[in-house]
Amino acid sequence: MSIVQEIHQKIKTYSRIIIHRHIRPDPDAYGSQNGLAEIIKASYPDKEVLVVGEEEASLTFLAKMEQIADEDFTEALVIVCDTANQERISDQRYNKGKELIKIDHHPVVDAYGDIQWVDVQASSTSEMIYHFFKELQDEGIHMTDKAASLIYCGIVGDTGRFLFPSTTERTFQYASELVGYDFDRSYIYEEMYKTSANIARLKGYILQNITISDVGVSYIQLTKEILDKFEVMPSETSSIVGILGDIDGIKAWAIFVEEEHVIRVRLRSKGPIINQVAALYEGGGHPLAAGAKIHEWNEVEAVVADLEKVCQLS
Ligand SMILES: [Mn+2]
Repeated sequence: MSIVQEIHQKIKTYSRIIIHRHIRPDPDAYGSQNGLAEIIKASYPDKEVLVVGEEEASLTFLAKMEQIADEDFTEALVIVCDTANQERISDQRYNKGKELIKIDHHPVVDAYGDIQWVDVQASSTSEMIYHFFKELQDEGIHMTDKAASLIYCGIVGDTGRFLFPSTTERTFQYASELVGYDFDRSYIYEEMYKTSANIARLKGYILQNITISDVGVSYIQLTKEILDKFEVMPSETSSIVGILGDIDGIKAWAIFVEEEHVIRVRLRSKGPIINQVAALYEGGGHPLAAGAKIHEWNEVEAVVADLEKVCQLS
């Protein structure tokens, strides 16, 4: 029995299924969580399928979360999508269920769950959810227009609109099948990529202040003072990390963002493996896209020096 079939068997066994995803959600977190929920609901109308986690205002166009009681977890099957480690699971009651399933495409840093389906070749967890449907469509699993739109959105989000190297032939294959369903692609793109004037101005600031080292490292420090000046919240900066990627001569870069009690480090690369650098600073992630944390501005130098090292070697 394949892992997908194993998960299907579990789903069949339970009458209540609760689906989680990671904190600070992105379109893939919402897309995989709610895409899977829609698929299960369409395939098993008698089952109760609940989605939980903090609401993210920019993603409520995709789905609304449910408020559920602690007791609802007893006798429930819990599935966690797109979340590599337990501390990043949104709604920490995930372990109050009867059984736990992890579905994820990040490298394994924390092997949790009674069943773990991890596919690091997948562009996104949403791509895995589509695969789940494909493998089981002859066994009573149905796709809907709503589920297709959610999954498509997740794939688009995690592949940077099919731009990142994680985009494979399979990704395009699935995407081409997904766009055959009835949903409004223009609306999705509009919602996903609209930028506030404040963010646009902050991007302008970053582009005006680029430095590039001899080996191709670039970094920028967004202090509280700078964020306040542009009236941008730290959480809003996730959408700007990619902007240095097009610049000639930059191989790897870091954006340091001052938050309440921590300085978040967003790392990206066009080749050198940078999740090993992230791992040195309380972080992790994909080989070319990772995140970490530092606690003082004077640690920036060390992170940049480590980035220099991996760029030098590549
Ligand atoms: Mn993802």
